[in-house]
Amino acid sequence: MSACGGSYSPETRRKYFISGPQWAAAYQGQALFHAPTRPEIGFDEIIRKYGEIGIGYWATHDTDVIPTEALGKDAQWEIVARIGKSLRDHGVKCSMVTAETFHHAVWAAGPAAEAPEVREYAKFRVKNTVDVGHELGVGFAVYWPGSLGYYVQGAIEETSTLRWYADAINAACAHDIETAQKKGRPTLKHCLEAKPFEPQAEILLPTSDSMLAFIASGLLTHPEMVGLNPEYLHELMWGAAPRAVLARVLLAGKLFHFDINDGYRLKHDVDIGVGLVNPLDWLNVLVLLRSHGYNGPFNLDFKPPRTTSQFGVFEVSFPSAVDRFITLWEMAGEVISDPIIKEATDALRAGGGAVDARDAEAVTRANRELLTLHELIAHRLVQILLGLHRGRTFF
Ligand code: XLS
Ligand code: MG
Ligand code: MG
Repeated sequence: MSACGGSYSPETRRKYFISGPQWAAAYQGQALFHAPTRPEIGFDEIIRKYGEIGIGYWATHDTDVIPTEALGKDAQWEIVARIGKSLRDHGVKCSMVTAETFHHAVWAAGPAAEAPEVREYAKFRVKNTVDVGHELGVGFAVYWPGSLGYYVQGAIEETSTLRWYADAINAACAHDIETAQKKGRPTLKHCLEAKPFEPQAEILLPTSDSMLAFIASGLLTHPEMVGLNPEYLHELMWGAAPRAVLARVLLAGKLFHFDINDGYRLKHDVDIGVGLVNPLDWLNVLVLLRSHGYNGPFNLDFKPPRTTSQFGVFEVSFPSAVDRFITLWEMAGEVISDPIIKEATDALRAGGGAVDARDAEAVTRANRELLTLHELIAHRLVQILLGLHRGRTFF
């Protein structure tokens, strides 16, 4: 890593609102066809390592750290107290908590199953997560519904299932309002996270756009408390342009939280480290977010590869992901202030000149030469990405 160069200091890294999830560092390399390649690791060590690297925030699912049978009980609060101590000891803050509603057998039919007792249990889980979140001082709660969908067609009724899912989100918001008031804290930002496929065959809220529609559907009692946590790869997975998705979420005022990673179009959720696959697209995503003043968390929701050792997780995987993000963020600032891109953009916006707006031929003629600037801008972006604008050439 030191031979690679380009590392930022932990102090510099800490200036960014970057969070490291418990589950990302604890991931052991397992999958449907894969046995684990790394040993187990607990929250204290992960929080300590994040603190050393300079990842200032930590995020977790409830059951990443609390056994299912302890949820809501005294044993939970003992664990939460230990987490609080670990965060204080290592100078890390908890930014976000999320309820796991996909892994345990109780979610076999999803968090909004037909059986009322499953749905009551889902409400208990999201309310309990709100409690844990307030105790740990978070600002955000995330909900990836995961198993909200089906394997076989016609077995579930979609409209009822979505209403029932809204009931759980409504329960979380109502409980949050009450708890925040009691604790004298602000309410949390409740963020829905979409994924187009996996772990169900068909997903009822597969994209960020469908979630925007769900928030605006009238089913939520507090739509103003609910926004999105888009994940970069989850949008790529259905073939979308992540930057266009983020633009739509920004326009709706709902970009609360952002899961950052990388991967491939129309493939499964490979959760590769940010910028390793699509650095140019990532640069452009960050240009959009910087120019719109996004100031929420950047959550490192990636999975260190199976080939990376546990030593490598903290020596290579996390620091290199953070540093690629910071470099791309700084480059995005350079793009925004680049005189060539600015001049080209201004020229495009000024248009081709005063012509008769009812004359298609005249409008086309006036713009024909001007539109070459699109390709010039694209060339300039690649120059900035590769450092070529600084005079670097290959022979
Ligand atoms: C899974 C999701 C998950 C959420 C939190 O694909 O990305 O990790 O971010 O439950
Ligand atoms: Mg995610
Ligand atoms: Mg993912």
